[in-house]
Amino acid sequence: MASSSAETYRRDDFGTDDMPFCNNSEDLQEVSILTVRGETGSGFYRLASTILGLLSVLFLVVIIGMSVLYSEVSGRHDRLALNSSQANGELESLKADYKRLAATKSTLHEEFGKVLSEKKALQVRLERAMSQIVALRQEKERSENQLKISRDSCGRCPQGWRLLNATCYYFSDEGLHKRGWEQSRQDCVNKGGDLAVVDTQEKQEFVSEVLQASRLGYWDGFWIGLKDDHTEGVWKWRDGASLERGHWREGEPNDFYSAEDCAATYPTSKPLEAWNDAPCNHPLKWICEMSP
Ligand code: MAN
Ligand code: CA
Repeated sequence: MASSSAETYRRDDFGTDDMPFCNNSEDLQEVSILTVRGETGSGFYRLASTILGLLSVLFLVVIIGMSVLYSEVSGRHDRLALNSSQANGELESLKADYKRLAATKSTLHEEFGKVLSEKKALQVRLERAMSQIVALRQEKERSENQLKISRDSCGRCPQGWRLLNATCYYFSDEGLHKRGWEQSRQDCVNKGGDLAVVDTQEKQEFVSEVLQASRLGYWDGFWIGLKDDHTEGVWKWRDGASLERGHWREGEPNDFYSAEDCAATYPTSKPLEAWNDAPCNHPLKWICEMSP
């Protein structure tokens, strides 16, 4: 019984009379053992129940802790899942944007290529048109010059000759045909004239203007009636008159290789620096003069 186990008894407290069923010392021994066992079992249960209680509390605390932790982790997980799905959505939309941009880029690239080739074609056409304009301008200038020549000579010079003061001048115009100084002079004589004597500044300016307008190269020389073949450095006109003023290019006359005894005038931007001495047999164009 719980009440008897709670109580404590000492062996000496029992008299034989008080214990009618205990007739001998063995019985008493038994009772005493039972009593001792009762005390020990009660402590054990108390300890066990205390431990169990503590364990229950601990277990409860652990469960509560884990529940809190779980709810936190679960909340975090939910948030992460939400973020992840938003990020996925944004990623998808970025991918779609990228695709659209790539398509736009390739379209623009194609269009750029087309525009570029159109630009090239236009450039070619423009260049052609420009060179046609240049050719037409040159043609116009030539026609105007021809008209001017006809007007200036007023019919006093033969066809193709130009008038300056009372003299007609002929600038050889036979394509690439060129001659030495003597053959050139012969052509002038055949035409009723002689090689030009350019013995005034006015005449030199006139000659230079004609050559400039012809757009020939600076190497396209025209023989004039001037030589130093008798005495080197003593220049004389074909009629024997001495040269008073020369219109030499810079560095001329230089009697190059000691072989240059005839004078020619060349197209130049400096009308009064236009002459060069060249070998007399050198093929060049020529200028004749004639009094009408
Ligand atoms: C060529 C010739 C010469 C002239 C020199 C100038 O050699 O026309 O007569 O003096 O060029 O460099
Ligand atoms: Ca020379």
